[in-house]
Amino acid sequence: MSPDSKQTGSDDRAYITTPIYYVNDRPHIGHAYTTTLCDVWARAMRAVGKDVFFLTGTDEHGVKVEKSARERGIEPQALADENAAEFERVLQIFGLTNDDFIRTTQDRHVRQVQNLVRRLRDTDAVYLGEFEGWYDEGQEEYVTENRARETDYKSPISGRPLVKATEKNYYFRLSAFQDRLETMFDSEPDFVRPLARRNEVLGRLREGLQDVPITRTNFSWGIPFPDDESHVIYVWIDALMNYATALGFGDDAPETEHLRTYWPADFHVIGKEILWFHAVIWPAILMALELPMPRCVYAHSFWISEGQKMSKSLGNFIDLPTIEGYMETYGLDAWRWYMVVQGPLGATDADFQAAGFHETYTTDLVNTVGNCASRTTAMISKYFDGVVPSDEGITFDGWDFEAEIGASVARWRLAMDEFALDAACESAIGIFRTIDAFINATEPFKVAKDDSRRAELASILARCAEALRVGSVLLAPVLPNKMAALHEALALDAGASEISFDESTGWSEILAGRTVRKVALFPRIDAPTIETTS
Ligand code: ME8
Repeated sequence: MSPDSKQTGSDDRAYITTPIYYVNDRPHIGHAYTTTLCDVWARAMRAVGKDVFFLTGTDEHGVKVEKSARERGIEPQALADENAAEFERVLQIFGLTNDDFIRTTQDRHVRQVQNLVRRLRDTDAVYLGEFEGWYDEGQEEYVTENRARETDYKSPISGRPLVKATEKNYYFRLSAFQDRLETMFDSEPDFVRPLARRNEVLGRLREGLQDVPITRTNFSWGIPFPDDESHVIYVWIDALMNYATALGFGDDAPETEHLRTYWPADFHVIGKEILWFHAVIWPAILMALELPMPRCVYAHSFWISEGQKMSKSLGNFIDLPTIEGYMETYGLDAWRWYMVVQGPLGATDADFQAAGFHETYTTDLVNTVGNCASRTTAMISKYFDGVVPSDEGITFDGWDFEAEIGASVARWRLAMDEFALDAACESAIGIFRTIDAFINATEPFKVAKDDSRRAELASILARCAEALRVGSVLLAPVLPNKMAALHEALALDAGASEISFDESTGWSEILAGRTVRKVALFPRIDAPTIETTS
């Protein structure tokens, strides 16, 4: 596979990853959000016919896990097992379609990280050195003298004082990759998205890179450095490598050869706070390992809650029980919809509001998607005994309905390819708005009163049903359960997903003669009732 093939989007394989989540935290909206975005994209790419590998998992080493476990009087592995199980449960609850779940304490990962680090040391990309610098304990990273001065020797994240630290450690020769990284940022303007995030990273990159320590000696809960076990591999290097070890790059074993064909990732989807590691350190490691670069590191922004940063003390955390409350009231698909269309996909944070959730549900799902589906199926039931009529080819002034639907499909396809999931949803729901407008303009309920206009009535409803079918294909990645229900109501075979994307979204007469059922997809719900539980 050529390293460039992903850039053109021509490859028939796709690889998408979430961050691997720390097991010292309970799952919350942030984790559910990133994983849901990846799930929507993975489903969409499968629908367009790609062979997708969707990876998520848990980050289980490091001093924080060691400390939390000690506080509870249990072994770090026991804590990791408990919380990793909780993260896996989330995947079940949300019906997420990841192809693998990697845990950094698994043998396959540990062994391969050691091999990869050995490879880096053998090529002198990793060396033993001594270092003195300003250390941000909360972030577990060193900051340059310049940056430390700028922030008055305090952490820009936690505000706590930076500490002067000296260590004998193994270092990754990050500075050696300065030019290659800058060249790559120039030649691949979409390598980091959104654009505002790219500019931030590029600005910091141009300040100059320092080598980074990749081992620690002050804790033991980590992967031992190969052939020098007094050091453990720093949790970040261990964690980043998951994207490669899941596909078997650390031992190139024949049984994982097929997995390596998914490389490189189309999207490493992450939150903005971990961008530096993904946009600079990770590519440099890949350069050192001579592995092709990912197509894009996509760093979304943050959910805040009712106008404030989420925190335990404010009790406004959107945690798992709260999310489950929303899912019980509005359904899983409604949750996914809100995540994707109102979430912080771009460069600004998004505010989670119960009222906003309710409004989005009512406007988009009840009044648009649901209403359109029930209107169309109800009229077919009433005027044609539920049997979808054939399109009689009548033209309606000012309407090129089929072309409008086709244009929405094309926009959806382009947006999905670029991970513009919100724009893709907008294109998909646009089909439902078009159907509504078409019904309002052609007034089938009036046409039905005149027996001499049956051909006109048939043409209107055949087209609406067909557009409904196409729209349901485009919405399925984000609303998989409700669109499955709609497919069933439209008497489409379960095997419909087997046909190609072009066939399933092309204009057809596939529904003509089928008996459809009246369908109510999204019940109207009175008022927001869900409280945050934490
Ligand atoms: O950082 N809004 O793990 P983590 C949106 N283990 N997304 C959020 C969020 C919020 N308020 N809070 C968290 C780690 N996230 C490392 C990653 S990867 C090699 C190692 C999401 O458990 C977002 O994706 O702290 C963020 O990057 C991730 O959770 C951090 O998860």
